[in-house]
Amino acid sequence: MKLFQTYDSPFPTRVRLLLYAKGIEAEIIQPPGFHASVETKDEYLKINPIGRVPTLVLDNGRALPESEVICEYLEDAYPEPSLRPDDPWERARMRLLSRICDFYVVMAMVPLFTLAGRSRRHWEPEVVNAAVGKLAEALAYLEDFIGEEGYAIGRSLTQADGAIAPQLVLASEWIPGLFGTPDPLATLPRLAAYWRAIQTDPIAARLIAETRDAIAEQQAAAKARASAERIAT
Ligand SMILES: N[C@@H](CCC(=O)N[C@@H](CS)C(=O)NCC(=O)O)C(=O)O
Repeated sequence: MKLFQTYDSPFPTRVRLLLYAKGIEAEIIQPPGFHASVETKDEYLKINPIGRVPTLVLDNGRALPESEVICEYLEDAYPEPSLRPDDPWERARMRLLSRICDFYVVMAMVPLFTLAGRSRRHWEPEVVNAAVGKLAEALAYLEDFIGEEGYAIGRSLTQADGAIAPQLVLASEWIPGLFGTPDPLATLPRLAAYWRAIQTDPIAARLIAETRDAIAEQQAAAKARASAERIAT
């Protein structure tokens, strides 16, 4: 089995959570054309015509895109241990938390991802403030539904932890660090308590460390590009 992915994207993180928790061996591959100025995505588009990460490729060559679909496939194909609560209501809450991440939290951060790739003189304060405001709204949705027993749902890891953890690295560490904005968790006590607790789970801690390292690498590369640009002008 192969997982085409990048460590800085929040979407493959939830797939890696299942791989690690279920002990599934998979070759991890960074697709051509991601984080590269010379390669194109043409080769990768043959594997996943949507052109996004992650893609799971089975040993028989079948390719499956879309993180949530991949997670559901892995749960069905490798049921033990389950990362889905048995109770239908809790399972729905797990899916709701993941969906809030996909539809609201990530979308709120997109303008900031765009600005981060540009030089600081293009960081219009109105754009930053509007995005940070939207992000606070989206995180408040998580605050309403997040579990209070150390995990997103109940007392053990579920798929929702894999969806939320990388978003909180971005929202509560990367954005305040880069844009000098306040930590949004300062006004969200349940989410802040969750964030402290989830970092003590070894699998979640591994995912969080991988995300932090990948973001630091990205940021160093962006800095190097910006200083090369300054020297050239
Ligand atoms: N709905 C998709 C979203 C995946 C996605 O948007 N991945 C981004 C990285 S965060 C991507 O591959 N973007 C294309 C690119 O960076 O070229 C999923 O859940 O897998």
